[in-house]
Parts: sequence; structure tokens; C-alpha cells
Amino acid sequence: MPTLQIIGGPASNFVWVTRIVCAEKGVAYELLPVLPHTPEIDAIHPLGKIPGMRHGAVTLGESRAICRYIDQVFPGPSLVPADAAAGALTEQWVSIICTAIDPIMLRTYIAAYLFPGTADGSPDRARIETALPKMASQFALLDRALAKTGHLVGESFTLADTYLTPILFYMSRNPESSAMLGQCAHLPAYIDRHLGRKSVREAMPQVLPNGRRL
Ligand SMILES: N[C@@H](CCC(=O)N[C@@H](CS)C(=O)NCC(=O)O)C(=O)O
Repeated sequence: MPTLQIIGGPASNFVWVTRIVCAEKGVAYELLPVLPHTPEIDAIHPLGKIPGMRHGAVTLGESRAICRYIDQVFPGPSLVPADAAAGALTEQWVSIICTAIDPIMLRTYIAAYLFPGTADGSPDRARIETALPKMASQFALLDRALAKTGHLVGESFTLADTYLTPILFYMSRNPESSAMLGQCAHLPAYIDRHLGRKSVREAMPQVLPNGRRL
């Protein structure tokens, strides 16, 4: 079988997701740490975003598509439960995380620190203030969702937790978001437990998306 390549810099939460899936399934891969909108990724992802994937003649963009491919092609435990309801609930949370949580917590709040676009390079306070109330309600809904079992779906680590954990890693490192997390009943323990998981820890970024060391 050809070597699987995951294409994208390790600071990307979506690249991190695909690497967790590989580790959970025991799939060896090569990481090509490229930035978005570079020739290597433009050749694969229709929008030039990371991650991309190459496996022999197969190329793909979009983390969810890549995770599905890896899950189907390689043996090893799946992070999407086989049970119809639990599998669909996992997809529900993946979708909510990608379409609602990530755009506020990372693309708005964290980006306002890392890529502020301000004249002096200081954090963009207006964007941060816009995000804060939305983050507060998102943290509350996540805290409720995992209160019962410590997972988003059922009793075990699924693709939903795989998508959420990298976002919470970044949330635990910034002032307003870590203060909000500290007020949640269940999220702090959830973060500690999942960041300690081998598959998650091994792919943890050492450098921020703007190139600064963590
Ligand atoms: N829906 C995509 C999102 C990928 C994404 O937004 N990646 C970011 C890095 S974390 C990126 O490439 N950003 C560049 C851009 O949006 O132009 C996925 O799940 O893979």
C-alpha cells in the first residue's frame, strides 16, 4: 500500500484532527507541513485550505472527507460509532463544531490575537469583544452536552471529541477564553483528559499558526 500523506501545518486544528484519526487507527503517515494557498495544497484542495491528503493516486481536501477515507480504507477502530443513532449524533456534533464553534472560537477570537491586522499588530479588541458573548453561550452548551459521560457522544472518544479537543487546546491558552473555561463545571476536566490522550498529545502543535513558538 502507498504511504499516506497528510498535507498541512501541524498548528491547524483541522490537520490535528486527521492526525488523531490516523493515530487512533494505527495508520502510519507522512506529514507535509505546508501552509494554505501554497502550490502543494492548491493542487489538491479546491479552495487551497489545509488539510489535504494523498494516498497513491487519491487526493482529497477537507478534514471530514479525509477522516472518512482513512476510516474506510484502513483497518483499526472507527471513531464513528456503528450504531445509526450514535453515528448520526457524532456527525451532528462534528457539523456544529465546524460550522458554529470553530468560526467563533478560532476564526474570530483566536485570529484576532494571532492575525489581528491592526496597524501596530496588537490584538483586535473589536473582534474579540464581538466573539466573547457567543463564546460564553457555546461553552455553556458544550459543558451541558458532555456533563453526563465526559464525551460528546455516548461513553467513548468519538470523532466529535476529536474535532472539539484541538479547539479547546487553543481556548485554554488565551486570557478571556481560559477564564470562561475555568467557570465551566465539566470542560476543564474534559480538556485535561483528552489532551492527555496519546493520539492527541503526539500531534500537539509546538508552534502557533502565526509561527510563534508555544
Ligand atoms: N472545512 C475545512 C476547513 C479547513 C480550514 O479552514 N483550514 C484552515 C487552517 S486551520 C485554512 O486552510 N485556512 C485558510 C483559508 O481559510 O483560506 C476542513 O474541515 O478541512
